[in-house]
Amino acid sequence: TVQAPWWTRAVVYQVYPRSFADSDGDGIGDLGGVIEKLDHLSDLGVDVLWLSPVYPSPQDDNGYDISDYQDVDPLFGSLEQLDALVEGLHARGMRLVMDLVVNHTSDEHPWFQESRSSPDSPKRDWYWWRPAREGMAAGAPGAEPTNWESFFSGPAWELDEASGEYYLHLFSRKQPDLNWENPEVRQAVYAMMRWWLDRGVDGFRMDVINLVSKRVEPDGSLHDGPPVPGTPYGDRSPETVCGPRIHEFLAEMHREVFAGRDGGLLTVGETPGVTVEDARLFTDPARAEVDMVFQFEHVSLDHGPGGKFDPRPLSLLDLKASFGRWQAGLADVGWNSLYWDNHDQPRAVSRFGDDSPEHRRDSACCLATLLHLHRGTPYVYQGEEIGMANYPFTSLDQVADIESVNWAREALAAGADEAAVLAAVRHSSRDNARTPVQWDAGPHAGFTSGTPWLAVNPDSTGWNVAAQRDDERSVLAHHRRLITLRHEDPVVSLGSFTMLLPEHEQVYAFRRSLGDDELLVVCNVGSTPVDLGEGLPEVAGAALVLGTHEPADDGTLLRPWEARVLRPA
Ligand code: ISL
Repeated sequence: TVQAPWWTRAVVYQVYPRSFADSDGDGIGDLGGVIEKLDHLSDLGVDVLWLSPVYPSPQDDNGYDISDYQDVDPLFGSLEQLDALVEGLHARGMRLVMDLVVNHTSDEHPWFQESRSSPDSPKRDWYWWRPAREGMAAGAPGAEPTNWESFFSGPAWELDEASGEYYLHLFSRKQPDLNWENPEVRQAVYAMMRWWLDRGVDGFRMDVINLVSKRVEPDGSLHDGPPVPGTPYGDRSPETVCGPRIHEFLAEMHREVFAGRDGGLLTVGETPGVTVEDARLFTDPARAEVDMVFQFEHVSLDHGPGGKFDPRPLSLLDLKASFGRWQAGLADVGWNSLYWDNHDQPRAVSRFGDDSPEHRRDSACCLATLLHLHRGTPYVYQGEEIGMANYPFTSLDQVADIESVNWAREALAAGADEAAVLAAVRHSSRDNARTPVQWDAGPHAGFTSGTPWLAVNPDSTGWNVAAQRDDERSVLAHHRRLITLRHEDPVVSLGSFTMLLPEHEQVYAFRRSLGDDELLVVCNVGSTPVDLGEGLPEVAGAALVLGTHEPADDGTLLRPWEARVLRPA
């Protein structure tokens, strides 16, 4: 039998460097800060650090707009510090995964500057340049080459006055999409990736990698998407998500970059809109594309018809049905990545848990237990390990994220009520995840000696790393135990998954089995007690392996947000 890959036992920790720790007092986190906090990561026990972008960038989208792939922005430090980070991680038995953002570059990247310089530029075809819609004047309303909306509001096309042509940007207008149809583009990307691996990094988290293949006709034409009601746009998804050449491109990347290197690497594709069927193809080891992908189904279940800024309550039944399908779909082929939080999502304890003082600790621990006991590789986002919560935004001036800012501007321009816009932003903004990490109860939570670029959450006096480090009941200590359990117990990493009580409205329960070994996980996903009664007879007499609460006398009564990992007798 083949040995399971190391990352089946691993836990990844994501650092969003701008908000992690600031070593030089400019109010923006940096590599010096990451290096200073490495012992926090090794105490937590994580195996891999995924570092969000630190490359030179105009910071239109906080570094996801890159102007040089092979350097470090002075805002964050230097290449030498990046080497020191790799060394510091390796010395502690951890690995570094870099963010790879190659669906687009910054408009200030030399490739784009050259491409834009003239329609005859040898790099013109490195990006998506198209004339105005047939019969329309460039710049006229609706003259964009297709009807696609950008992820960050407004059309996905920007007119370049000099040439009279438009370029495609699925994200901000400062993030032009690279044309992966052009083999020179792909080779330039692969060469850059090899350069980083040769430097000692251990893999890549690949930003929106399933958007790199667009549906394009042999004559170069792109298509309008079906109209989206209530908007002037069409749905770009069928034209851009998992396009016709996506698997060809990822297999080629694998051959050109990863083949023949040792097995110590990790690749994870960020793939909005993927189905279980797509994910099986991406992560089937026999196909040699990527190790795992981030899917978005469970973080879309609370989106209403108007999308993420139109939230609706999450149904636990929907959540269980979704995770259950992903667990089953990737049971024999492929691998899941598991996450609640990242730099694009509101904080899990506020969104899926209950961040009121009474239930915050317990619900954060319950959610962590649920996540870490599924089959797949868990990802912990900075601050999640201490139960950081959403920010109580009281004014739109407090948000910085381009997605929220643009959306709010358009909503207000369209006549939306200001209080409603603020409420939507408070609930859904990516800035909820981007407030500085709360290290201690001091000024600015110990994040910076200067003025933080985004305000620290006022709850930092009670919720911080220092307060939890030596408290065995803390969210932090609970994460440590969960990570240790995955390291030590093969049934956690490799056991099969069976959903139990799928129709229960408040209990999330499942079984993991490996050979003769078995674990039973039961979680009360609610702020009221619930009695399992006869629902799961195995619970009576089972031994508590790990739990959110002290063992109680009444075997079947789960306290609010109680989670138990049990080994049946
Ligand atoms: O943030 C989102 C939810 O509203 C997503 O639509 C997000 O834009 C999408 O998942 C892609 O995210 C990644 O690429 C973006 C960048 O802004 C995100 O931070 C990054 O994670 C463009 O590079």
